[in-house]
Amino acid sequence: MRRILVTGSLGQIGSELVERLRQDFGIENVIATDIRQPINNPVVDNGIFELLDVMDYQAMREMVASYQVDTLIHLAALLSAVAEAKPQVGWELNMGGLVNALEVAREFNLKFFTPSSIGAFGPNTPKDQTPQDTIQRPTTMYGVTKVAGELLCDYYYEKFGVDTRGVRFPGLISYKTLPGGGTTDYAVDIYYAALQKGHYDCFIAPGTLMDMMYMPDAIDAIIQLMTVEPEKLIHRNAFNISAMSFDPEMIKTSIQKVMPEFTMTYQVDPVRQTIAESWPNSIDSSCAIKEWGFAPKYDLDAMTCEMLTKLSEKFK
Ligand code: AKB
Repeated sequence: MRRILVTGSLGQIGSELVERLRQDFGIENVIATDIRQPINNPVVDNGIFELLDVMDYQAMREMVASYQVDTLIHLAALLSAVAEAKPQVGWELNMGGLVNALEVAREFNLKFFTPSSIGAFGPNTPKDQTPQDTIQRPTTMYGVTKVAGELLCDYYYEKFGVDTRGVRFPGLISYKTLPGGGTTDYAVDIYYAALQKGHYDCFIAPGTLMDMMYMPDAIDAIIQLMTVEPEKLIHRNAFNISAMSFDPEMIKTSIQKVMPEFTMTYQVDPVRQTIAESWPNSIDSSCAIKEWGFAPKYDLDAMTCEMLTKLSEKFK
């Protein structure tokens, strides 16, 4: 990886990934792009930033050519709850953007990363310790685009030799940028609510287990996977990775260890609850561990401590 273009760089993953890539690979070697250009945003202000709509294929290829990019990290996509509310837009953006990005990667021989998700699994996937290679029949538009995306990335590798790599991200928890419309977002909202109101009204029901990961581990995973020698990879699109699995009661208990006064009630959102119930309880990351050394550092309590500390500094 020498010169990296990131799409969707203002999102939850992008805003932290761009900062880390600028540190590791040099400010002049990271081209952050997004469809909007907000003011007072570190991604826009602290390095190269360009407006790019991933549906505009010509604009994407011209940008890759003019910056002599060698790696494309394609993050622009709708998350599960939003894609379920607008399924046609979800298909168009998630698939249309990916096809454009893969075509550009093929033409310019780029290394390529795009995230898949635990959403690529469905209700008839084995629920516990979900294997790397298993049944994938998701029942959400988001999941349909993630499975199709995994297959398409493998196709571009097999057919055209594009060096495509990906992971199935679980819910990602971070304090810097809010996620935009996912099912696992409750696990971020809960920390904000704990500090701002001392109380959270949870939209996911007790007992609903889902895989999760703290953002620094997710960023490390992307960089590790993208820098490992290709000979080590048996799988490519996309690796199961998870750092923890919990339900709302478990994260509540973790917060109460730091803030005993914190309380939680439930107001379950039927749409997001149905999506959550169609996903695994816990996935098996052993292929990622074996093939490229995936090793998350944060468990639930370590993440809770850091989230509460960093957010309280932010709210001062
Ligand atoms: C979502 O909830 O949609 C995402 C995901 C697990 O892919 N966080």
